[in-house]
Amino acid sequence: SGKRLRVLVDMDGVLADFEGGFLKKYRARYPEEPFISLEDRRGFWVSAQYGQLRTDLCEKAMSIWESKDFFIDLEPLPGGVEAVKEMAQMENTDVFICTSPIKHYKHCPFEKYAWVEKHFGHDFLEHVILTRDKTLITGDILIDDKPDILGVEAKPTWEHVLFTACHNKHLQTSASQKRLLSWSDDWRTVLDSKRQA
Ligand code: BVP
Repeated sequence: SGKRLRVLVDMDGVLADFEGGFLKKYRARYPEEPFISLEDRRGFWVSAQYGQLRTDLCEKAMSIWESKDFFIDLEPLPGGVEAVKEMAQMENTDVFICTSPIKHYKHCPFEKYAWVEKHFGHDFLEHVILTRDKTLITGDILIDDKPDILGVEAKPTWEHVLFTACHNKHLQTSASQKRLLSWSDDWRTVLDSKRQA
């Protein structure tokens, strides 16, 4: 890696509005069923919280993101696409979008590539990593809204910067855990702190 900084950026909940897209399509498909407002979301897994609300709502929730056009229709989160494009232009900086596809593979992996092509352009497909285990990917920083990123590698090379989302904003995290509140927050300083390190 030398002096270059490698930044891994998560997609769902960081670049793409998974939670907002889910709630909109869930309410449209199941207008008579209870739902969880974004304000009341707790825990990373949408399916788990819906399952707690009522057992059958777990699979109803899953049916939303397993449907065609769910992932491609996700709106970009404010400032995310611009920030990643800017990072990619920075000197000594390599950026990858690092995202875990769902195991129902009919639409999701295809649409994740299509989403990147739509919002970043065809050439940026070189910067996409699909993996179910982010601990295997080497990097200096991983910007991700999932609080616990685990896998077979016990000591990942990256420092996890927690990106604030509706489900994690009330979480008490350790003092050493860095956070980005949004893409309006000072992500450039977070990158620079790792360059000097
Ligand atoms: O593809 C996304 C959606 C899916 O997990 C993946 C998370 O990827 P990263 O953001 O970690 O890269 N997903 C699945 C479920 C339930 C499955 Br059962 C969920 O509740 N939330 C969720 O994001």
